[in-house]
Formats: sequence, structure tokens, C-alpha cells
Amino acid sequence: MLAADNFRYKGVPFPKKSHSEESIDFAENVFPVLDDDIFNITYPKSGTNWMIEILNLIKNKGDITLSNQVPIYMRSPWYESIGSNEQIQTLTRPRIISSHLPIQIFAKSFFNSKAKVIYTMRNPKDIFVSNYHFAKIISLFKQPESLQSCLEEFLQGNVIYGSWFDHVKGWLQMKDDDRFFFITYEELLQDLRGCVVRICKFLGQELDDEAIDLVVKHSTFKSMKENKMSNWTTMPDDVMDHSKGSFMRKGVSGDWKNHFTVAQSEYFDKIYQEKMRDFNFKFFWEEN
Ligand code: PPS
Repeated sequence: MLAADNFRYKGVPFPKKSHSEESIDFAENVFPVLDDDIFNITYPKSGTNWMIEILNLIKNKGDITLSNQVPIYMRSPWYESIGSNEQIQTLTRPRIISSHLPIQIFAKSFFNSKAKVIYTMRNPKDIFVSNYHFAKIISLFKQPESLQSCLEEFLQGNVIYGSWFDHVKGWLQMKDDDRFFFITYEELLQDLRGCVVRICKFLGQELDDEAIDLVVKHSTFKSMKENKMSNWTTMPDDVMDHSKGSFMRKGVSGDWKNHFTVAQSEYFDKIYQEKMRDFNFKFFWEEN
């Protein structure tokens, strides 16, 4: 979905309300990445907030204090958005920083650093559905006309942060790099504990079983939905219309089946195959 008011930076659409030429230029060309930074990178609606919760709980060895006190979008701000830099300056190290930026406009200083990236992906059909509902509650977006017209925009990449296909193909160029860890929303759903253990290993964080249990306990959909600092109910009503729906909506995989007609699913598959034909990578959702 596009925002109500957009601009393009190097061809990629961004919402004017939360981003500016200056904020993206700063993110790309000026932002000083520190060697111990941990970047939580996603295409929107892929599990960004879930990963914010997990990473901060790992950092705090399962202690819930921060998650109970600070709204989730301030714990690990999206460093490309307006005003985020001030918030990032207040983070303790290692800083956990979120971003939806495609790799081609990501912080230049990252590529010469030892900072790490955790890249979370999700079945794009479910991303689409999640975003379709999100657009109805958040004032940032232009209101969706029909699911079909939104679907066409999504598949053409005429959406904020650009094409899902380009995002995933771009970031997965780093898949063999030691600083890069990729995971899927579907794996998190299937085996949250196993994923937490793998993430700890990647980060070099040694947590005992009890701390890992706490990370898992506090990052389930139910726990996050009940935590007012994690469920986005702290967002002002003029930004998010809480009467129309919830940020923590369903938290499942395969909800697209409740939204797509057979024709829409086939149309999606056709474009997906065309766009991914040249890309030699087996995605978790293609196998399950
Ligand atoms: S955003 O706006 O891009 O930052 O959104 P993002 O956080 O990437 O994605 C929101 C979807 O993630 C779901 N979610 C979870 N699912 C399962 N378990 C946990 N703990 C969890 N936390 C967030 C959230 O419900 C959105 O998905 P949908 O399908 O809309 O429910």
C-alpha cells in the first residue's frame, strides 16, 4: 500500500509523514554504525516487532522490565524515520536498531563495520494481508480501495519501501556473510525456542535455560498482545484508530487463504514465479 502522501528516494516510495529526503539520506550516507550494533531488518509486516521483543529480551537475559516500561517502537527505533536519531542516541549498547530499508540504500558505514544483521522474512501473501488490515487502522496509509487493486500495487512494488521481491533478493546477497543471519516468521511460529537459541548463538550471547524460557514466554503472541508496551495501544488515536482493529492482529501463518480467491492466489503465484525465477533459494513457506 502507498501512503496518503509519498515521495521517492532513489526510486523507492516512502511516506512523507514519517520520512523525509533528509532522514533517508542521513540513514544511507551519514549514520555512524558501531561495531557492536545489531540491526533488525525486515520488509514491513514480516515480524519486525516480534524480533524487537526477542532481541531486547535476549539482551536483557529474559528480564521483562524494559518491555514493560518502554513502547516497543521506541525500544529499537527504525533508524531511517524522522526523529529516530535522537532516540537511538539514548539506547544502551549493544544497540538494537530496526530498519525496513532495502540493501541498496542501507547505511554505507555498515558495510565496513562488524555490526550484525538479523533479517526476518515472511510468506509475502501473509505480508500482504497483514498490511492490508494495517492500512485500515493507521493514518499513514491511503485507505485501501479493494483487495485486488492493493494486490496489484504490491506485486508491482508500488508500495512503501518498494518491492518485496527486490528487498528479499537484495538482502539475501549477504546470506553467506558471517555478520548476517536470516530467519522466517514461519520458523518462529513453528519453534520459537529453537529460533531463540539459534539467535543467541549468532549473537554470541550465552543464556541459561531459565533465561531462554523467559525470552520465549514474553515473546509469544499472547504475551505481546497483552502487554500494552508491546501491542501498540500506546500509539495516539490520531495515528492509529484502535476502534478499527489491532496491530497484534492474528499472528498466524496462512491467513491469506481466508482472503484470496483462487484466481488471486494463482495471479500471485504467477508473478512470484516470474520474479523469483532467476533466484536460486528455497524459502521455508515454499516447502511447508
Ligand atoms: S511493521 O508495521 O512492519 O513493523 O509490522 P511487523 O511487526 O513487521 O509485523 C506485524 C505482524 O507480526 C505479527 N506479530 C506476531 N505474530 C506472532 N507472534 C508474535 N509474537 C507477534 N508479534 C507480532 C502481528 O500480529 C502482525 O501480523 P498479522 O498477520 O497482521 O497478525
